[in-house]
Amino acid sequence: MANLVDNSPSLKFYPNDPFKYLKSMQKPFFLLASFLNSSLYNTFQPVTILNAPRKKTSASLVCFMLLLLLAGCAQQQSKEISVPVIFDTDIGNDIDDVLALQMLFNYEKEGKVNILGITISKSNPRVVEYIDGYCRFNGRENMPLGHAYNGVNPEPYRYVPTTLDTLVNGERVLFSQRSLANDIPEGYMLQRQLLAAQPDHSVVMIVVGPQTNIQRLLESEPDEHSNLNGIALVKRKVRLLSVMGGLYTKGSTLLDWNIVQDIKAAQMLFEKWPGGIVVSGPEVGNDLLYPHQSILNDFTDGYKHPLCVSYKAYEPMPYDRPTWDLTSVLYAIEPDAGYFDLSGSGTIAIDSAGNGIFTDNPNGKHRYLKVPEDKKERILKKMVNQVTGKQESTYQ
Ligand SMILES: [Ca+2]
Repeated sequence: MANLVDNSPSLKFYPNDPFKYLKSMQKPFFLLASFLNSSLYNTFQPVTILNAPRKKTSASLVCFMLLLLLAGCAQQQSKEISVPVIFDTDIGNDIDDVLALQMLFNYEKEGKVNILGITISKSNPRVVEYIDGYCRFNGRENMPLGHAYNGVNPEPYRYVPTTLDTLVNGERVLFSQRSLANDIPEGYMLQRQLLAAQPDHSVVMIVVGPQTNIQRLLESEPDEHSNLNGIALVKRKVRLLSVMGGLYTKGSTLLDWNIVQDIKAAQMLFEKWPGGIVVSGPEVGNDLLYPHQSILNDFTDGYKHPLCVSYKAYEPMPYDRPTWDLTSVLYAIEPDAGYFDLSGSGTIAIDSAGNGIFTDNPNGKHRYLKVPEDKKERILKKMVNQVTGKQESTYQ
């Protein structure tokens, strides 16, 4: 969280108006600035009697400089809490990706996150249209998008085409304006471009689908964006990788869907990624079900909200869905908030069948999330509130 970013959302609204800009900063800074302004003016007031115009101007100048200084401090603080994120998703395969993306948008609206771009690991062209429309719905008209060409899961599946084709009172619920015909780059190429433009060791990457784009990133060569190869670029720019995938329950014979879709990509991820990885296995989300009551009651105009339309199209209602991808987002953005317990350090390897094998290693860079019984309620409440953008969901 201590790393800086250059494009805080709060800065974009008030580029030429320092007063509005200052008001948008933290309230204590604004109150302190007001106090200093008042005190300095009073201090200079006796002199003003003798030479009113000139001294008043001097006091104002000092105040203005202090305001700029305070604004700079506030800007610094704002930058410190805005996490630059690249979200890699297979939206279209399961509905939890949409819930996770809505969490990120709500974090961004709070100023805690700056979504640099979204890369797509589901290789179906309509998913690009869906995500473009979903970003526009959340006020991000020009979100950088990347696509895994010739990747896995090319079938459209259920809710993406249904939501794109849904009309309410004659109007679409998603207003897509981009498709693969609009020069959408390869996912890994967009990741390279976005990473290269960020400060060192600042970016949080969240991967909640098959790791196709990540494999291609790690294999990438220097290009016009960076003279570093993929591994070196990741090592320099990425602070944390949060992955939904693998299964770390002792004795389980099940396989994780995200891993087995592209086993070679998963193997390369855990073998070659040069930094820290925190993994959420499916057992984490399995224990935390998103309540259908939230979908039915928490959203204004839910009948045409694209999240609700998609959720209802994915399975017959009512149903509660595991929060797999949401857990990876929550940990990535708030790793120090104590929502989850973490395993010790170790090394994860993926075998040829897709099993995730965790080996304890004090020098290892991999850890996985654990959810003790007494933390479940707090985690689920937080995730629901973050999806809905409300302090208290109606289901609670
Ligand atoms: Ca997913």
